[in-house]
Amino acid sequence: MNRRSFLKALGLLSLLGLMGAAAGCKHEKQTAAPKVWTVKMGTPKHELVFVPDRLRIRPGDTVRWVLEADAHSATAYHPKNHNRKEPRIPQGAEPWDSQILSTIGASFSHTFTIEGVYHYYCIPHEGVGMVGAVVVGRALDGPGLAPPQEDLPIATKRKLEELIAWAKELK
Ligand SMILES: [Cu+2]
Repeated sequence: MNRRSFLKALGLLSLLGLMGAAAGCKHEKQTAAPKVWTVKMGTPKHELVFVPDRLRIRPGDTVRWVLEADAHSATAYHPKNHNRKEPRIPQGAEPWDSQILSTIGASFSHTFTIEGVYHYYCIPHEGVGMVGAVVVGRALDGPGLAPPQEDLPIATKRKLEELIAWAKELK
């Protein structure tokens, strides 16, 4: 092999290497393992909040709510739950309800498959704004981007407005 064909071969080899690396990246992106995200319910200081109160995840990911203190629930806004009038989760998405958890460390998990904006609340503390959001993939138009229902308590409406504004930023 003369010098020129050696360099040619070398060039071809590095090109193949680059293509392989690019294909590898793509492959990795497509098969990224689903994640499990943790949201704490309440705090050791007895604050009535979800921590974090907003999460952006990918379709196929799971959210696990864990009780930190007191007694709380993570309940999707959906007519199937406690006769809520209006859903605040995407059409066709499965609602969830942890019921009220009262044992520290108890948890409830839900896997999200449908893209869009989801809102949920804590049954005993919704009225003081204990509300959270999950955006799955893109913040698509749907019930989760609609203005808060008029008959909700003022603290609940304020919190939902904040979460809606956050979700809109992700569009
Ligand atoms: Cu609560």
